[in-house]
Amino acid sequence: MADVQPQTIFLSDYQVPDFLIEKTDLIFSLQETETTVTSTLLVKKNSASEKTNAPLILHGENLTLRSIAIDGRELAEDEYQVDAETLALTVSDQCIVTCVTVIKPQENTALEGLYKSSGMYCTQCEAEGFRKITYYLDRPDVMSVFSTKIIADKTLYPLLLSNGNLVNQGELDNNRHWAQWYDPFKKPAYLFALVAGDLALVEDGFTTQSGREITLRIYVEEKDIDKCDHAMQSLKRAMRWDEEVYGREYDLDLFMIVAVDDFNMGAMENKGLNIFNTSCVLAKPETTTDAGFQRVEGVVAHEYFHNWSGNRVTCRDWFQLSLKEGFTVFRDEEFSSDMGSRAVKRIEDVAFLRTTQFAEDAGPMAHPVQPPSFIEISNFYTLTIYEKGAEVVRMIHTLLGEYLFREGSDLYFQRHDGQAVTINDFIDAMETVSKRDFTQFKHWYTQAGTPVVTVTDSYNAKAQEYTLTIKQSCPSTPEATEEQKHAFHFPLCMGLVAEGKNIPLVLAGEDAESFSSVTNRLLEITESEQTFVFTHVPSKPVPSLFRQFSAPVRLSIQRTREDYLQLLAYDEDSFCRWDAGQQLAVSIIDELVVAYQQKKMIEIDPVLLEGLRVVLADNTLDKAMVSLLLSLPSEAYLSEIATVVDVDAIHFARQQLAEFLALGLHEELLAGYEALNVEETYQASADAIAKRSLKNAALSYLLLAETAKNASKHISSTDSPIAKQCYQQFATANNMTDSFSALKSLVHSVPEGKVIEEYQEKALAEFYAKWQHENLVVNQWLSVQATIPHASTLEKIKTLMAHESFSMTNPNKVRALIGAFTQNLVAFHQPSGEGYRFLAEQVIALNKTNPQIAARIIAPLTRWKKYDSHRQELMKTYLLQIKESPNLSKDVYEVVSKSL
Ligand code: B3K
Ligand code: ZN
Repeated sequence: MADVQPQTIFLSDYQVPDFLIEKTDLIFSLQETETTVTSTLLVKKNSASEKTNAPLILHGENLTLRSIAIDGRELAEDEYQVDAETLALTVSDQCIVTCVTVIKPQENTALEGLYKSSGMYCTQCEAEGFRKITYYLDRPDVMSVFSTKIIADKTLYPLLLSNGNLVNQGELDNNRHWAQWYDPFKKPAYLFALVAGDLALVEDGFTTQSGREITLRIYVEEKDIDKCDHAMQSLKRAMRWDEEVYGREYDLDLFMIVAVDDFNMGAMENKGLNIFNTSCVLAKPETTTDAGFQRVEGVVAHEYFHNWSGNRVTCRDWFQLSLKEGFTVFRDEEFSSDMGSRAVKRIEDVAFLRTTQFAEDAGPMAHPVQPPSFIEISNFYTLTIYEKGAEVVRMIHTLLGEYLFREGSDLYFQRHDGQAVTINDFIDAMETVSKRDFTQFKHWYTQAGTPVVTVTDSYNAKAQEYTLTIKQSCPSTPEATEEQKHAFHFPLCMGLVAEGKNIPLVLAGEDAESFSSVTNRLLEITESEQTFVFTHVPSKPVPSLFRQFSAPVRLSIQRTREDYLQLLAYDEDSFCRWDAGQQLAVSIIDELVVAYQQKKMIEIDPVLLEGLRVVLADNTLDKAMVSLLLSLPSEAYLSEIATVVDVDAIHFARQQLAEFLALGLHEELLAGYEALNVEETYQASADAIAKRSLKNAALSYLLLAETAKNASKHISSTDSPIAKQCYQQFATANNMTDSFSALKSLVHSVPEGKVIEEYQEKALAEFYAKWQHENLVVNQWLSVQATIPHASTLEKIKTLMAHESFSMTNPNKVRALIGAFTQNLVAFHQPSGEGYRFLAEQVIALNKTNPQIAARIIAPLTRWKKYDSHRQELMKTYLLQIKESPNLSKDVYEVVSKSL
């Protein structure tokens, strides 16, 4: 907690460490009332530091210091200085510092450092958690060889784990035992891990490309032992993929994953001992949805890939966070694309980026991929660092091509193995192999905000010439105004669709013959305005732009609904095809929003309906693609692109269009549902996932159609055959995807103002009764209720907070109930401000127990500028209330003060 005024840390102040720690020996004695940590550090003056006589300043927070010694001599109290964050002492150029500290993991609710979760000890040290374990140079450019001894009660903690290899173990008096671990790879303290508990184990093996045998272990609670197979298979696929695609082999003989229930984020890539939130490792068809399966595969791969992009080559300082995170997200996205459907994966990733990261980049916490400053680094594990960071790496990949990108990554790993480096070092490797200059490209790392690319075109029928003019700008963000920003360098992948064909792309001056089969081109944009002239264009084309979303920008272009239809029907690029459908829906919803605001009833343009009818009739299309095309833009996306979010109008307009489609496509949807509703053994393959996705999209529309019809006739859902069918699917499905989709459709289909009826209540109660012992499933149950789009949902949430299944100290539960509620447009933004008041109360409560989670859930309040003046005032009032509450953590202080 910040009893000292929170300080801003600047990248420009970076200085090399004055000391390095060559060896770190740790002894943990775990007792029920306290844990004693003895650290023995081989400290050496850093030859790269120019300072002479610098004191050794170790980081440390919330530690009780028992003793400190240099070269075996215990220091008197006047020989060192301790404050709330540091321990300073005078040392020679090489010495051994031994320090004994006491901590209380059982009282650690912030889940940072060493803490207890469900009776087991575990750690989370990234970014600055190690300093809550012992005094240390807790910065990533101090890399050390760790050796760790753990001593604990044999009965309560039969399993004692740390990084590297187990080198020795033994028994002690008083029912205690010990294990000694040694990690030969130098690492920063943030990659340290320790686990002590009573866990069951699943073991498997992997033979590396050079023939080494690796033991793979996943540790979970005994009751979850049947939910590890998918994670294990995903891990083996990730290990093979990293060898094949990046030439990266695993280095230790043992790779372990441990699942814990209380975890602030998804997982952590500690060397050789990854610690996972149970939600990102456990999966089986009966309890886990397809989205859950995909998440497990992606996160297991992500953490594994960090072994090279993050651990072997790490970050010099936390301003370089995206060096490891952006690159690793890019790697895991590509892995998932190779394992499943590339087209679907890209669309899902872009939809997520455009909805969430674009909102962050337009809000008060907007920051460059390489932030210039921070108060609390935990606040910078953001969508910008991760997702936009990945898009930036993707652009390098697009500009260089597969082959050179691999050369560049090989060079990067070869040059920097065992080092702590910068984003610049990564770019430098890419520049070396490609002999290109990326100076301008680096603006992606230093300028925040989403660039706007405005495209205009003209067609000269006589000359058969088509001209595209591309202009770019970037809105002001906290670090720079629009005028101060430099033009970005980015790839614009594109095509031209004319008369139902993707036509050859010949630029003026080029030989038409050589390009006769080129229908997809990469244009490099570097200027604030650039023009491209295409020749041999037989008729006015519709441009297909940013294929595969080749740059993270907002496209501004005048298009008719006919243009969108052309792209929806004929674009050879899957992303642009999907996006045409989305933008067509946006244009219809916009019209309905205006009509709602003017209190007018208008006829809905049937153009999207007809387009989707064609899509549904096309049996050659991938079912996942059809399902994606059927999904209307989310309320969150519609809010993000709105200048002022009109909560009620957006909700109403989107719902109106959904009902219109549901009624208009009823026959096709029913046929589709019936064809797909056949009992099959569950498989997590792309094809099987696609079928379930389309089937459940159809079911949800069918229910919507019936609810819409019945609402006008005052018929209850009990009389509805589709509600019955939906309930049937919920109750009898052999997998969670089908069961939960049906539950969600049922529960969310109740119109506002109507009480939840028999089927819904029954389904919710049965679901809880059946799954109450499966934490992760119960979290889904909480979320489905928190997202019912009614203002009255707030009361339901308050009731659920007192339910036996809820706990404020478990981050997954907080996210499932409170986090989900903040995404519920009509409930969270209800005009009374009660949704905001509720969130503020929860933030103030969590600030005391878990500042990281508290700071994260504030985000929706910080976007107050997007709403009408009435809501703006209310949102600001509650932000202020948080800001003025006592003992504000650095985490919450930074978010609140930057957004007011
Ligand atoms: N590197 C961790 C995130 C740590 C977050 C610390 N607040 C997980 C990951 O990105 O792989
Ligand atoms: Zn990561």
